[in-house]
Parts: sequence; structure tokens; C-alpha cells
Amino acid sequence: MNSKTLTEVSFSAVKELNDEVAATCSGGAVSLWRDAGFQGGRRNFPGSDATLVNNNFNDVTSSILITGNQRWKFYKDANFRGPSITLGPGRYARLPRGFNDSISSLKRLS
Ligand SMILES: [Ca+2]
Ligand SMILES: [Ca+2]
Repeated sequence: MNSKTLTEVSFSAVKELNDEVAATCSGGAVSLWRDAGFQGGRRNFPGSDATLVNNNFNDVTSSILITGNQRWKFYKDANFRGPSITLGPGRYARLPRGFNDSISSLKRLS
């Protein structure tokens, strides 16, 4: 564990955000939006979630923000099944081809 490196990476991922989003995500988290370009309503996830059906966010995600040097894996099916993509810290205004409006579970990797 190199705390200096982690701090530097966290800062670079957060510095472009507006104050509201930065404050919400300063501890590291993943945020999902219903629409592309961080629009349409956001939901934050501090940890893995086996099914987005329970919180009314199934098959709607169109943009993703990851902060805090975390890596997440997103699955098209519930219970961490189906095709998946792994994303590190960053702003994803659009999802890779085939993953828009299809994510049903997410797992925190680091
Ligand atoms: Ca959507
Ligand atoms: Ca799905």
C-alpha cells in the first residue's frame, strides 16, 4: 500500500468535478446516472450490489463516475453474471457499446 500514490490518484480524479459532486464522492465511490453526460438522476454506491432491481435502477445506467482510486466491474445481469466491463477511476459520460441501459449488478474490485 502506497498512500502517497493513492492520494495523488484520488486528487487527479476528483479535481475536475464540481463542488457538489466532489463532496459527495470524496471518500471514494461509484455513481451511476440514468442518462448519458451525467444527467437524469444519480445513485451512489459505496459497495457491491448484486441486483439493481431492488433500488429501481435496473437497465437504465448510461454514464458512470468512479472516484477514490477504486475499480469496479459492471455486469449486464444480476448476481454478477453475464457480460461485464471493468472500469477504474474516471468519468464515463457514455458506456461502451452494448452496455448502455443494461447494467444489473456491480462489484467493487479495489
Ligand atoms: Ca439510460
Ligand atoms: Ca441487465
